[in-house]
Amino acid sequence: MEMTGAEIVWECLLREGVDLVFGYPGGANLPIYDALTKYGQIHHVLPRHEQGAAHMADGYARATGKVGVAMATSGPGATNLVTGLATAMLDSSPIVCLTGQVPTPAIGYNAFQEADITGITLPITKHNYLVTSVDELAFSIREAFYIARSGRPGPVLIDLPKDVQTSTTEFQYPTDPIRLPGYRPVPTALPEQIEEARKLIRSAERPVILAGRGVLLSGACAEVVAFAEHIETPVGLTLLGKGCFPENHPLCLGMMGMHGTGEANHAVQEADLLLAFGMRFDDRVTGNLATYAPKARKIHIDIDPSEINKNVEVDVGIAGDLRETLDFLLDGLETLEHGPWIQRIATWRDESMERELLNQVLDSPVLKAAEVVHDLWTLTGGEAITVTDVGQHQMWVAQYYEHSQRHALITSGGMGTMGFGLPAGIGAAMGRPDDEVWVVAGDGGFQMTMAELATAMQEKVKVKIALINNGYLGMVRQWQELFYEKRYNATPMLSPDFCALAAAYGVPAVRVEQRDQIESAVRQARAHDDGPFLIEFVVQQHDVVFPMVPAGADLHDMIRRPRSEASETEEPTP
Ligand SMILES: Cc1ncc(C[n+]2csc(CCOP(=O)(O)OP(=O)(O)O)c2C)c(N)n1
Repeated sequence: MEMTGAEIVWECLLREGVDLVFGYPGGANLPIYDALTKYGQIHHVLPRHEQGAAHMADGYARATGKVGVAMATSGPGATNLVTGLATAMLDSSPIVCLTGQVPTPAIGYNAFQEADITGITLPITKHNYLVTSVDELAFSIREAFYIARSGRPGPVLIDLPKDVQTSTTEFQYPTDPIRLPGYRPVPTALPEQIEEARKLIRSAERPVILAGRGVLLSGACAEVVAFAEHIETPVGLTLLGKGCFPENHPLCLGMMGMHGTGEANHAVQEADLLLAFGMRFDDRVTGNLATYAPKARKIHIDIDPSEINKNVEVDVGIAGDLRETLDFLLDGLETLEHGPWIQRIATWRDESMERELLNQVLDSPVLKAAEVVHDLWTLTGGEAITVTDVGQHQMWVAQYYEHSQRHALITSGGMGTMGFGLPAGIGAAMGRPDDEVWVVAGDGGFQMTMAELATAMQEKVKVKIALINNGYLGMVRQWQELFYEKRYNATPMLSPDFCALAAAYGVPAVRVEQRDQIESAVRQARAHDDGPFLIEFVVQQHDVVFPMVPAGADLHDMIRRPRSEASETEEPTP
């Protein structure tokens, strides 16, 4: 059937199973918006900024495992997607962004609202396309979805000049298998690598599994639990790996790295074997590479061969799908026991418990953010999807909300994008309308994208917002406190009255200033079934996330919480 490029866009989206699109119109994509009239099956959401559209698509993708779709016009619309694309790229999130572009004859002449968006986004997309003929359009869209979701997922951008949108062609959705020379999304482990890995596992006395987002993406959570139990090996989690291994499991070490647990970081540094599963040895996980896990042989399994030997040189590097590779590895591997090693780790865990804030008697009446997150965890039964912004509150969510379900923590790990939380939470809640979704944001990051409250209201999205207001750009203030002699330049923040602000958007809101008010506020938010709800938690201003490995320091060189927070005189101890 003869169709315009604009109609073909929607036809292709339907064929890819898309029923929700986050986008913003403008001159260069108006034909696409005009054609939307015929496609009532697709729900279009108008964010208040294109960055919001990209994060919504990303949050939707992370919560559902499907590809999220965002749209923008050319020039400033397209460049507003950039932060969202980079965020999705670093966290391997599958999104497809469709941008309008000036007509093909005008490209390269600084036409009105022209930006070379394929050039700009080349390093922050898994792939991108500038479609110059309507005849290529359907193929490009189909390939884009395939690339976004296959192998290691990631964002793909398709730039659509206006004349391509208005030209016509005979539309037929391509059905041939996709063959892309040089693109082998799922490599397979070689038998000799598997055997080599088994040998190292058998000879290890102090093994540790490092589990990352790849475990979640390959659907290998049950396999990792079975594997860890089979070889009695403790499991440390990356921030993005949270949810892949039950945190109440006796073998779970909790999070590793800069704000990881003492026991996880000590175990890595003392291990004689690391088994890295679907993680990429990010610098926030390793600390100083020169002293990282100095006693350990290393096995690395990742679907992306370019990650192997990139940051950390390994003894056995296996490029392959984790679930499949673990099946191979387990086959023929006898059960193993590491009692003395588990005992040693228990002593580090005991030390952490002694320093644990929640085990201390605090004489301060001021609410602590960690208490808020802990209470949110208990009051929601640990069942909510938590979507965070970036900063101290993000780390407290990672530490105090135990995530034991797949896709239960949605956070910008690699890019650390402030402003991610609210729009990503809207996307997640729209993708999982029957689940409880909480956005936890700081007063700084929230103000970067808070205009999306209007989107949440317009769409009646049942997202609950825990705004942790400490009056500062808290994480930066923490660095200033610890490493810049308390010179708090550019971190104190004057904020609006958040409850009044929410009210201006029509969003119900309450303020909490004491711990005994948390429960009733959270109950109110949970009972609200008709759109967003905001709780502003006014918390201690000068608070610090412990433990902390200073940037670039050795992983075992953690700044620990003083044994008693109540004694204000005790300084943090290295
Ligand atoms: C877009 C962006 N700009 C700057 C930063 C640097 N940064 C990291 S954390 C942080 C402070 C965040 O403050 P807030 O949102 O209030 O959260 P808190 O740390 O207080 O929990 C800043 C400025 C960033 N991560 N992202």
